[in-house]
Amino acid sequence: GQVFKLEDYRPTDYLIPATGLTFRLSPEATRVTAVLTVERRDGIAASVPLVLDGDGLKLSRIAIDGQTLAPTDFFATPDQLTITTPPAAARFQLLIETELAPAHNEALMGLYRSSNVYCTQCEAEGFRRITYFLDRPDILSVYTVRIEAPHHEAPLLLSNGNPAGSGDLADGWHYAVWHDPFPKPSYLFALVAGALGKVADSFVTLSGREVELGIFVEPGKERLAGYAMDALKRSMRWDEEAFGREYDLDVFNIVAVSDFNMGAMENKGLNIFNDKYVLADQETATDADFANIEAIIAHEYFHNWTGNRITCRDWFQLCLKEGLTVFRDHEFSADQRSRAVKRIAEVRTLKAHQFPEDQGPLAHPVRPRRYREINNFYTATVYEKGSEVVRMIRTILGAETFRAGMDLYFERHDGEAATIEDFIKVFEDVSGRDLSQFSLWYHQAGTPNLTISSTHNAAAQEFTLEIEQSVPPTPSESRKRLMHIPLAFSLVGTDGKAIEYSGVEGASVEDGVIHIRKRRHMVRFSGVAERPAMSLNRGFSAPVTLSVEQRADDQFFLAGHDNDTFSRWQAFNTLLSEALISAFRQVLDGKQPGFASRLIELAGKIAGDETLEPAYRALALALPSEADIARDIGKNIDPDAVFSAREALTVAIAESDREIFSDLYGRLTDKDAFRPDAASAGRRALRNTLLDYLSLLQGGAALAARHFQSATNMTDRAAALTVLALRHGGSPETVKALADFEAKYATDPLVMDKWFHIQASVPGPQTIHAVRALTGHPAFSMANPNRVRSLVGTFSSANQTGFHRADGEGYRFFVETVLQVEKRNPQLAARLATALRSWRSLEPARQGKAREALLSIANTENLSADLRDIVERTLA
Ligand code: HT7
Ligand code: ZN
Repeated sequence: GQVFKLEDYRPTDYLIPATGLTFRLSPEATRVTAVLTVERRDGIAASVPLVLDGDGLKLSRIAIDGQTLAPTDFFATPDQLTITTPPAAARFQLLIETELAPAHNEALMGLYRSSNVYCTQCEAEGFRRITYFLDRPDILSVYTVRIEAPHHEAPLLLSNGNPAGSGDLADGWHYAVWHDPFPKPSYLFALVAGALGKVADSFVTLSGREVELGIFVEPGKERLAGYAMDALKRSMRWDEEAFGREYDLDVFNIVAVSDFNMGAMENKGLNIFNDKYVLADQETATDADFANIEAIIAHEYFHNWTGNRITCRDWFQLCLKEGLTVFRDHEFSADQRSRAVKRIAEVRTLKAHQFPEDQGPLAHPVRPRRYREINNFYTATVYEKGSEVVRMIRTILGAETFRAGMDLYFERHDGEAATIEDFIKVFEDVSGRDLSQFSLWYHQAGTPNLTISSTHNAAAQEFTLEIEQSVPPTPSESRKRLMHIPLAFSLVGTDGKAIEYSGVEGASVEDGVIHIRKRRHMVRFSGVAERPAMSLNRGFSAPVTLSVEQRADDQFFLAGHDNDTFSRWQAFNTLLSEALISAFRQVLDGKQPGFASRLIELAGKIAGDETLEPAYRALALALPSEADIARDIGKNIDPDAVFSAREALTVAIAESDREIFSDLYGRLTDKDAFRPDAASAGRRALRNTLLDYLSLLQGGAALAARHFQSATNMTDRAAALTVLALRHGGSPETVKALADFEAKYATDPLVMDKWFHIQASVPGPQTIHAVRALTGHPAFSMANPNRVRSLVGTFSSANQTGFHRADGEGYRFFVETVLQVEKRNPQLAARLATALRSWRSLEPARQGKAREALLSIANTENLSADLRDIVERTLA
């Protein structure tokens, strides 16, 4: 396949300042008439052909300025249209008519049908599946869209921008016209048509403009959109307050569809969502679902400025909109919820998804320089690490200067397709700083490591940190340059507070941040009488790994006393990880793992510490996952031994802390009416975490069954079912709970996804059989991404012992299903295939079997570009 390179960027010879589209909708034969105003750029000769992108298109008519083209004037294939001899005039109108079959579009890119609703997905390169176009983000065009459809099939006709007319046509058809005054790239085009229910509201912007808000859902599900609407209004207000950004159209619509490749899409004025991230009530959605809805509604809304008003010059700049918008949605959620808890959750996600990507064969810079298939670059690195890089800019500049930089960014680049260089430049300009070394965070892949040791000289009252940075090699980048790493720190005294020091040398230290720029720094603090404990990378100021020589006493002290909640969690988590790694080694040596009693006691103390938020306590008590442990170990992973190590620690904590846990479990029973707010969710999270521990003790299955039966919301019900399935598989309580759940929710696909997910998560070699059987369940479908992700995705990406079964049976199932999904939806198949990205860290026997599986996919004929790209990079 073709490799696209950043350095090959060249502006187009032609522009398309205005685009008119008419859709005559029909499932089997939709007619699309595009009227493009084409402009030749100054200095380009009239003899230069106009080459437009297509993807599987069928051309039925082509004309320029009203004149049908002669066959010699153009050359059309399904994937390209070349106007060989364009008119001499610098501006002309090109009419293109194509015919589509949305009913047969299972790739869910371009125009497709989801439960009888027409909808589109154009990012990244889906618009070219609708009509021939300069389908790239630096071509900004003003769109006017007319949609025609039979009234009874599609009473609702939506597109981007503001409504600009509607009316009836012959034979029961009708039409609507939409005009979007803001020039936009084709990837932000959207159309929705069908019979949908509407939830209406309005919002008055800071400057007093009234915006009509609509959320459209499957008829009958309107009452499930209330939380999303509330989240939308909070997002709109927050962007005004935090970034001075107002909404700019008269209407803002969101449509929820059931078949969607990702979470949601920020089309201008018409966001399209996976219904999983819109629909919620206490009966069907968990607290995690509510939090996701809030975050994704906000994310897509925030794109209106970071992505839409200022878009990307090319797809190499994807992080310009994604990393920045993730940073904005993280800050929004932190303001709406608990900042420390939110940060802990973010760091857990970053470590679980981005670190393994950065440390494996699919590693790439936040701004890649090469790609074969752009769909495969919607990654944790671009999104999550991209957000961390923006956070570091704020850390380095301070909140005020950062905001000034953002203001300048909006002022300078509004209406443009910008680059990462443009973004960095605004911060250099407002701060007067040189960010060239810092910008390596965008250009260099890999997770940097800091090795840190300390010495205290009591006589000289000096405390010295010796810090060394290294960036491991990643694919096609063997030599790395030194990074600028902002390391937030505190020297913590015996009272848990920061120790004051009188001077510092060896690195620049500002506002509690050491700026590491060289390979080695000796950072010497003077005036330090007592030896402090080191609290490092506070707030996770830089996405790095640390190898710190720190006394266990200090780590315990920080885990119990650090005055910063995040750092306290970090210290406790480090202790847990270290204990689990040594337990893993003990298991491999055939020993029963042992754990320090003070660690087990600390878990109990944290659980019962009423000065700490319940949500924090829940997060602290959730042990590092099997995948976390495997990543920390790094190589030669035997997932069964990892499982045993983790299980042993869970049991040890449950047994020793049973009294505290069971007393607290009883006291946390919620008697109030359900509320989805963060504090209520935190109490449920803690109680459900305690249930997980208590279920391991005598009577555990019965306790979980009672929890299940008495649950008054999905959070508690799903938590209890998880505990039953994962801890008491096959027990009568579990069999009954699974059956009850299935009977109750058989007709609610989003809830059935939880049922699939839970069963696919059951550890152990038998789960493969259940998963195979569930692919034949009436509620399952290989055509629906949510179903596939909850069953197959969960099994292959989140079930370490089940998927990595020693005999390779998990991998055989993986090959079959990936190839099956690929026939319909290559993008979804490629995502599933990333489940084997860390195959090289497995022990040799499993490694061999995983490699065979990958090779058997790679050797399949006619593989899609999406899947081939992932598999070949994974094997390289
Ligand atoms: N910007 C959106 C990305 C997206 C997407 C990309 C490829 C194929 C399908 C897709 N659906 C949505 C989502 C976002 O980051 O906001
Ligand atoms: Zn986004």
